[in-house]
Parts: sequence; structure tokens; C-alpha cells
Amino acid sequence: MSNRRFRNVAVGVVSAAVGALTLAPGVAHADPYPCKGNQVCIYENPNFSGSVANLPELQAGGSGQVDFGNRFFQNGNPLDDRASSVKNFSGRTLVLSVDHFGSGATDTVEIAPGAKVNLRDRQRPFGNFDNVASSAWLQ
Ligand SMILES: [Ca+2]
Repeated sequence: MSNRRFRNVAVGVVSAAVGALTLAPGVAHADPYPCKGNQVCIYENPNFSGSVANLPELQAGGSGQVDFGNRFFQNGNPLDDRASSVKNFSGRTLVLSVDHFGSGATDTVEIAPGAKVNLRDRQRPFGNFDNVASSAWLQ
């Protein structure tokens, strides 16, 4: 009977590289809904993410005003009280209101031509403008 010698095999512990997907500040994200020139793009989520609404009323040749009451993002979610970020490439000043048309627009925010904004950064008398817009028009 031969001595059986066990050889210790150094088993390398493979440490799985746990990818903590930490994004460096300032890294540009691919825009799933690129906003074309002459458009107003209204996004469901902050930082131009989530679904988008491109309302023909706010584009070249449109009426220049729209109530969000019966309008939807591309994913089918209602637009009313859900807008979180906006790109205004219309060439005109965009006004967002917390009110529907006909109910007295007293609480509004203006988005300058060419501006890209998170509505949570726009203050109103009682809180910010995230998830409150109910109508919009171009000046
Ligand atoms: Ca939202």
C-alpha cells in the first residue's frame, strides 16, 4: 500500500468582480428619446428619462397651447401632473402651468428657448414644479 499523498492544490479564490455600476458625475447618458430641433420634449422622469411626450401643438405650425388633461406620454401614461423634465427646442419661451386651461393660470414657470431643465429645480410658491404641470403654451 503506497502512501497516498494528497497534494494541496492552491485553489485560487476567484473573486467575482462585482460591478458596482457607479457612474461618474457628468457622464452623458444616451437619450432614448432624442429631442429634435423645433420640438418641445416633455419627459416623465427627471434628467430627460422615462417616456416622453412630443405634443404637436407645441411644435412648428401648432396652435402653441395645449392642455395636458387628455394627453399621454409615448408609453401611455397620462401626461397631467407627471412632467418631470423638459427640453424646449421650440425657439420660443415655453410656459408651464399647474392649472388646466379655464381654471385660472396663476402658478406658472417659464422655460427659455433652448433650455433643458429638471422641473424639480424650478420653485413655485408651495414646492417645486415636478409632477404638477397641467397645461403649457408658447409665448
Ligand atoms: Ca414625473
